[in-house]
Amino acid sequence: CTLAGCGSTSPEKNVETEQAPQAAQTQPLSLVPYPNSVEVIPGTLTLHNTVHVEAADGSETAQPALNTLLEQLDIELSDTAPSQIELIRVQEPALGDEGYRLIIDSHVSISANTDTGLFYGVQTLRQLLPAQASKDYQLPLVAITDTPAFAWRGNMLDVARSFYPTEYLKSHIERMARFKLNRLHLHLSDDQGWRVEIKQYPKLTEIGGASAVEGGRSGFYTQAEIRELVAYARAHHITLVPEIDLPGHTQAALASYNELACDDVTNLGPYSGLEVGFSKLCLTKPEVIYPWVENVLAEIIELFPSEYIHIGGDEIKDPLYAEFIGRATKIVDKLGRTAIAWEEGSVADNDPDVLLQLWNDEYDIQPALERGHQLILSPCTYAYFDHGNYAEQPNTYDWCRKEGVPLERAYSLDTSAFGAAVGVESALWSELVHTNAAADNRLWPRLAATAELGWSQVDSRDYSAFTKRLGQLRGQLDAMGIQYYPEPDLGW
Ligand code: TNX
Repeated sequence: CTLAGCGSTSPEKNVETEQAPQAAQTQPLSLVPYPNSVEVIPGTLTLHNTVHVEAADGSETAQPALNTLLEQLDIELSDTAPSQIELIRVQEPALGDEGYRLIIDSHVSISANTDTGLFYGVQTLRQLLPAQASKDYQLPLVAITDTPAFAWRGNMLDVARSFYPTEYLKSHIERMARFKLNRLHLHLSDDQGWRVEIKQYPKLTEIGGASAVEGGRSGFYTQAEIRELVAYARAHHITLVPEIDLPGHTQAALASYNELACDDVTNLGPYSGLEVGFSKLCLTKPEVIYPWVENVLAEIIELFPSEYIHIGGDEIKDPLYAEFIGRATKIVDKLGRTAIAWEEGSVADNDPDVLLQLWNDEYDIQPALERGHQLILSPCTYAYFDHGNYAEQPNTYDWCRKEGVPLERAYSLDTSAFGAAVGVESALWSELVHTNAAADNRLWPRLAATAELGWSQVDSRDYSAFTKRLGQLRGQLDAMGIQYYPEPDLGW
């Protein structure tokens, strides 16, 4: 079945298929990401304004998500109302950890092995319903069975160059979840700022937290705020993946603790420019830098339950670079987690379970693949959303692709072309993105393309079908308050 039309897949049990098969709708449902298997049967189910929900044990987050959905649409919950929606826990290996089945016939039933699966079934139901409350609701009759193509469906937000307040991160998490994205990578440190409280090194935020790129916002997250964000993300089935960028991109840390730099006399204060690649921890002072790295990462690991911890590793040249990366990934391992490094880190002697994040489409990653590494795909000509929605969009970079990264380009990443990938992640660097509105404009609607690349099967991609479906979801983005770029390909 292709995204253009999935009207004639094999019938699912539980669905009444009395209608002639040729009557099946070919119009794709307005769903992004598009599910694996969709059967649409002519007819509708009317959802009443008062419903009863039956939820299985273990619907810890799916049921609250469903309740929020109903609240948004002014649908009341009542124990005495007809039982129109049910969440069911099943044991069906084919649905995996994140998959679900959504059947709409005489009522709505969502079944899954896990709370995550139920939660995603609720997200699909959300997209099938209108954005705004109305008198009553007509749902299409469908049988959807859906599992993701990739485990890693991510977005990176650079909160270091310019800070993003926790309220923004919370909305970002909600919006990502709506599109079944499940990894939010926070780039927490860079030359222009240090954004996470580290109890053992308070100057990192006192000094490093007070700077930002010129025109950008400074600030930092306290440990209490991080804990709250982690819980909020978890309720939306999103893992927050922290990055402490090492050993380069560290001016904010060097300005806070001068002894980490080789030149600790003239090694300078806070930085607010746009250069990259000029700062580094002093790799010839191992007795100073490694205890610091370990202590910082130990606090990060305390805060973030993510199995993977990103240690950066981009854009510096130093004879001791490979040794540093090898030691840093082993520190993460010793602390009980697994490291991620940007692709350059592949020159080090890393355990093969270290994930590499590919950003340069042309980087020779083959040797690392041969050693068994897996990739997070963020090739900049497709996935760098600090590049324009169109060529020469103001306040965007174009160093990686002079035509920018229009939606069609973002959607056209061939996720099967790079070898072993755990998934995809688009990146929003923030040197030139200083407000929530600007971030929304760079992220949306392109992040919906990331979502479909991550969730839908590789052979089912179809840009024209995608634009039709996403075009119809504009109201949902509006209802979430997203200040998206009005992409002409979507008819917006
Ligand atoms: C490259 S590619 C960077 C960032 C910049 C970005 C701007 C990579 C891992 N690092 O430091 O913010 O370009 O587009």
